[in-house]
Amino acid sequence: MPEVTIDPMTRIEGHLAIKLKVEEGRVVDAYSMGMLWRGLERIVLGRDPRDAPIILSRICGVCHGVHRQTSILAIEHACMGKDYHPPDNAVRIRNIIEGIQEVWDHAAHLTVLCGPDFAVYGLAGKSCPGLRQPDWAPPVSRKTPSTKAPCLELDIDRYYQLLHKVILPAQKLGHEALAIFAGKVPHHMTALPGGVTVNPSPADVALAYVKMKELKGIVYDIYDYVWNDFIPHLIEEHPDVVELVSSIGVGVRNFLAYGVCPDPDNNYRNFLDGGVIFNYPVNKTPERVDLEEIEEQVKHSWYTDASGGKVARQPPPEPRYRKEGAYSWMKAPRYRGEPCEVGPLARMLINRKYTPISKYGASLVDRILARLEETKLYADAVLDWLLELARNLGKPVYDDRFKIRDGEGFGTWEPPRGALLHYIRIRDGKTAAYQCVVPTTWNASPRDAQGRRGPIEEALINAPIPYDKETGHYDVINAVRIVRSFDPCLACAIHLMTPSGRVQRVSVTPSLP
Ligand code: NFE
Ligand code: MG
Repeated sequence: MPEVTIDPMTRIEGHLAIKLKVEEGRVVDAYSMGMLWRGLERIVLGRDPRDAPIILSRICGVCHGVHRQTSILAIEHACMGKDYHPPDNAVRIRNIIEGIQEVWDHAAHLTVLCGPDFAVYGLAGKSCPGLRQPDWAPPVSRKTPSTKAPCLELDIDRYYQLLHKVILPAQKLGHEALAIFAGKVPHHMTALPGGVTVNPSPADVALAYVKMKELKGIVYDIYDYVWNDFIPHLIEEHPDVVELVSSIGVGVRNFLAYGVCPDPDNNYRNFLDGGVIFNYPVNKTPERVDLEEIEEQVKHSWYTDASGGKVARQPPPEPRYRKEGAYSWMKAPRYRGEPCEVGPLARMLINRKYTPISKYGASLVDRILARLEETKLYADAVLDWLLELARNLGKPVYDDRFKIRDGEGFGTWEPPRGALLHYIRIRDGKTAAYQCVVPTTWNASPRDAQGRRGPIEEALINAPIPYDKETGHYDVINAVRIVRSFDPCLACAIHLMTPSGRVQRVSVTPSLP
C-alpha cells in the first residue's frame, strides 16, 4: 500500500511528521509523529516550586503565558487548597492577559497559518463573480485567474499586501495591549503564585482598551466577511467545496475542555465551561470532567513503559528512543480510555456557542469556524474585563497570606489549542513531581494501548489524496489542511536536550512500526 510522508509539516509550531497509507486516492491509515523532546518536566524537579511557572512558560513561544498561568494554578491548589483564589483584581488581570493571548493567537492561525490553505476569508482570493471584496482588503490582482474558482486560489501578491495592511498591525495591537499588563511578550513576568505583580493605572487600562477595541474591529470585519459574504458565496457557487470541507477531518468526536477564566464578578463562574462529550453529535450533553480519569499512555511513544499512567502517579518521563512499536515523542492522553479532541471546537460545542455545518458534527471547516467564533467571543469579553478592572482599580493584586507549603495540586486552563493540565507535588518546599498534559498532546497523540488512533490521526482517515500521474506525486493538500485545522504546537506537546545539554536531532522520519 502506498505510504506518503509529510515531513516537516509546515505552518504549524514545531516538528511534526505525518505518515499516510493511501488506497484508491483516499487515506486509509495515518500516523502522527512528534519529532522533538526536551524534558521540561524533569528540569523543574528539586527546585523551588516558584521556579516552575517561569521555566515552564518556556515550553512554548506561542502560548507562553498559559503555561505560566496553569503552573501557578497548580501551585496555588497545592499550597492553599482547591477553592483558593488570589485577590479579584489579580484574577481579572490574569484573565485579561490570557484573553488577549487567545485573540491574537487565533487571529494568527486564521490569517497566517491555516488561512493561506484556503485563500479563505476572501482575504487573499482573486476576484470571483458575485463575491464582494471587503473594502479593507488590497485590490484584487488583475492577472487572469487560472481556475473556475479563483476565489479559492491564493493570490500571493495580494496576500503579502494584506499581511502588511491588516494582519501584522492586528498582531501588533494584540502584543502591545498584552505588554501593558505582561511587561513583555512573549513570556510575561506578571502573574505569580498569590496574585500578580502589576497594579495598573487608569491610563494603562484605557490604552489597552483602545488597542483591543481596534483589534476587535479587525476581528469583526473578518468574521462578518466570512459569514455574510464568503460562506454564502461558497454555498451558492461552489457546493462541491462546501461538501468536501464539511465531510473530511471529522476525527474522534469526543470533546474535552476544563473551563477557563473564572469571573470574580459572577461567583467565580467560568467564562467558558468545561465538560466532556463522547460521540458527538449522537450525544450533545457534556459530563463533568474528573481529572482522575485522565491518563497518558506510552505504548507507541518513545518512553519506557513505566513513564505513562494517571497524571499524579507518573514518574518523570524516561526517553527510550526506537522502542519497538513506538513512533512518536508524544504520549497518548486518554480520558476514561478514550481519545478526545481539545481546542476551540471542543469548547464551542461544550458551551453550545457553535452549530456545526457538518452532518458528522465535526469537520475540517467546523474546526476553523469554531476558532473564528471563539476569537469574536474573546474580543468582546476582554473589553468587558477591562471595564470591570477599571471599576475596581487600586484594590489589592497580591495575597500576602500565600505561602509555599507541601501538598499536591492540579492547574487547568484553556489555552488557544485546548485543554491544558499541570500537576505539581511539593515535598520539603521543593518540586518533587511535575507533569504537563498539553492540548497538542491530546490532539496529535499516537495510538494508545488499545491501538486506537489519536484525534488528528483519526481525522485524516478518508481524506482524498489524488495521485498526479504527470508529476508522480500525491496531492496532500487536504491532509495538510486537516492537520493544520488543529493548530498543532509540537513544542507544547512534547516538552531537545540531553542531560549533557547536547541537542539530539532525528533528521529522518522514522519507519512505521
Ligand atoms: Ni505551544 Fe499551547 C496552546 C499549550 S498547545 S501553543 O494553545 O498549552 O498544545
Ligand atoms: Mg507531559
